[in-house]
Amino acid sequence: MSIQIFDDNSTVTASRGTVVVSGVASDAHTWNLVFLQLMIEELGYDVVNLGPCVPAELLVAECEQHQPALVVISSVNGHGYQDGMRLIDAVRSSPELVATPVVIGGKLGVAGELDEGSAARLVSAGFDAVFEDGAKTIVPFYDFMAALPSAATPLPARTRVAV
Ligand code: B12
Repeated sequence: MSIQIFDDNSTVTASRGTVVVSGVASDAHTWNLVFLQLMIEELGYDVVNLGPCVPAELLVAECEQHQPALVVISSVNGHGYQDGMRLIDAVRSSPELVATPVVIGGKLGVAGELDEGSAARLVSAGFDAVFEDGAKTIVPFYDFMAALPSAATPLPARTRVAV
């Protein structure tokens, strides 16, 4: 059974590009990644979701292949700071990925929110932004997405139908 959401019966839409969503090496949680995929797809991107427990080498290889408009790293097990530091070093070591936007978010420390110094160190290490968990995380993330060059690509107007 299918549910019609748009009135043009089309399942193919223009895309703003590809976003890679990934967990970090130590993290087995998956619903955070599913949530991010659905949210980013709604903003008009194709999403390559690499799933949980992704080694840095695999992330780098996938990003080199897909040349994404954005890489979104998510971690909620409390070790995101350490994993993120290792991962961004590997990503920025690839000549093809030096300028690719990469963000990290979730529950990044074991003692609640990271202190400002730790978040700043993630940015100094190469992340473009850090989105710590909390009610205020998603709006700044939307603002970041809206400021990406790829967000300027217009999508065809579609009329939603009642379901
Ligand atoms: C389900 C669950 C598990 C399941 C995961 C199953 C699966 N297939 O995913 C299992 C049982 C495997 C598990 C294991 C563990 N878990 Co667990 N788990 C949870 C639980 C109950 C729900 C997580 C969930 O699915 N949430 C739903 C998703 C949609 O929401 P979310 O994960 O919170 O993500 C949101 C935000 O963080 C944010 N976000 C996340 N990433 C990003 C990235 C960006 C860029 C942005 C903008 C936003 C963003 O957006 C999401 C939607 O709002 C949470 C507690 C809780 N109530 O949150 C603990 C929790 C995440 N687990 C925790 C822990 C400690 C563990 C274990 C270490 C336990 C253990 N001792 O073995 C292991 C870790 C295993 C590992 N190697 O990673 C802790 C982490 C604490 C911390 N960060 O300091 C939590 C918070 C429980 C707690 N309060 O202590 N867990």
